[in-house]
Amino acid sequence: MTAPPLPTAAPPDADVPPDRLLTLPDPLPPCTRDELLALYRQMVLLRRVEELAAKAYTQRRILGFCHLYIGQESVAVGAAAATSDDYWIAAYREHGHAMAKGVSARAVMAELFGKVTGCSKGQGGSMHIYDRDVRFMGGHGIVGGHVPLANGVAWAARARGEDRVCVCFFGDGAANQGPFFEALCLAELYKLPVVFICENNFYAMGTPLHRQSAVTDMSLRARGVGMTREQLDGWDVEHVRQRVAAARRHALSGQGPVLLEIVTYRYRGHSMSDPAKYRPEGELEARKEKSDPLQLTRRALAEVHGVDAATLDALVAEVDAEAQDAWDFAEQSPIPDPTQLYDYVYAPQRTSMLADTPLPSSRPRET
Ligand SMILES: Cc1ncc(C[n+]2csc(CCOP(=O)(O)OP(=O)(O)O)c2C)c(N)n1
Ligand SMILES: [Mg+2]
Repeated sequence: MTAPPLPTAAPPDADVPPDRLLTLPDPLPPCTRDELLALYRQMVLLRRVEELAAKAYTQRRILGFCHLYIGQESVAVGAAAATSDDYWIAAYREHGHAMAKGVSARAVMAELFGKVTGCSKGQGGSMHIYDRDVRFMGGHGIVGGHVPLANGVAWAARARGEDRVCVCFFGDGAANQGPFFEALCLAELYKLPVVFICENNFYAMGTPLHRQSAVTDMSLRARGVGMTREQLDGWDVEHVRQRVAAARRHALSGQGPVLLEIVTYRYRGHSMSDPAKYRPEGELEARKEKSDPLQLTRRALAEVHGVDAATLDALVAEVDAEAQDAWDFAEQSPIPDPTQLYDYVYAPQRTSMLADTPLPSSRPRET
C-alpha cells in the first residue's frame, strides 16, 4: 500500500490573516464631571492603600511577596468603568485591580495582613486576592498561568447565556509565556468573549522589554492567531475606559476576543524587595513628570470641568481616611484559626456517589 501524498505547502503568505485592528469608535459618552471625580477618587484610593501597604511591609505587618501597582492605576480604574459587571482575572500585581473591581480597601488590606477578615480569609495573601461576589477571579502567581483560565471563565459565561466578558490582565513578561500563546490561539478559534489586557510596564522583574522580546509591540501577538488588537497609552483613564468599552463590545458581538496592549509604567520595584536599580537614570522621574495618571486626571478635572483645588484636596483627605481605616481594620482583626490551616488548600472530601467506593488500597508494605 502506498502512503497518501503529503499535502503541498501553501503558497507563501496565502494564510497570513489580515491585521485586524479594533475599529469600533469610542462607544461611551464622555465622562461627566462627577464620573471623572469618581475615577480620580478611585485611583487615589488605590495609590494610598498601596503606600500604606508598603509601610506595613517594612514594619513586617505584611509578610511574603508584595507587588505594588503604583503608577498603573488608570488601567484598572479605566477598565472597571467599562466592565463593572463582567468577570476579571489578574496576575499577582492585583491589589489595585481588586479594589477597582469593587473589593473594599478593608478586605484587601486585611488579606495583606493575613487576617481572617481578608477577602481570602487571610489564607491567600497578596497574590491571591479573590472575590467571587464582585466576579474577581483572582490573583495568580504563575506568570502567564492564569491566561488560559480566562478562556474557561469566558466559555462558562457564554454557555450560561450571560452577557459578560472575561477581562484578563497580565504583563509584558507574561506575553512571552507558552500558556499565553496557547490561550490566544484557542480564544480566537472559539470566538470567546475575552478582553486580554497586556499591561506593558516595560519590565519583567529587572528585565526591560527590549531584552525579553524581539517584537516590542505586544499587541502584535494577536496577529498570528487572527485576533483583533489595539495598542494604546494607559495614562489617560478616560481613554482606557473608552477603548476597553470598545473591546468589550467587540468581544460580546461574537466576532472574537480582543488583545489590548495598554502602555503604562510601574513606579516601584518589581516587589517590595527590589530597589529597581536597573532603570536608566532619570527614566522614573520623566515618567512621573509626564504621565502620572493621578496628576493628569487632576489637571483635567481642574481645566476641563472647573473643579477647584479645595474640592480635590477634600476628596484626597477623605480617601486618606478610608485608607487609614483599612489599616486599622486589618490591624485589629484576628488571625485565622491555626486548625483551619489546610482549609481551602485541598479539594474537600469526596461527597459524590463515589464517596462510598473505597479508595484503592496502597500496596501492603513489605516487612
Ligand atoms: C512561570 C513563572 N516564571 C517565573 C516567575 C517569576 N516571576 C514573577 S513575576 C515575573 C515577571 C513578570 O513580568 P510581567 O509579566 O511583565 O508583569 P509585571 O511584574 O511587570 O506586572 C517573573 C519572571 C513566575 N512567577 N512564574
Ligand atoms: Mg511588566
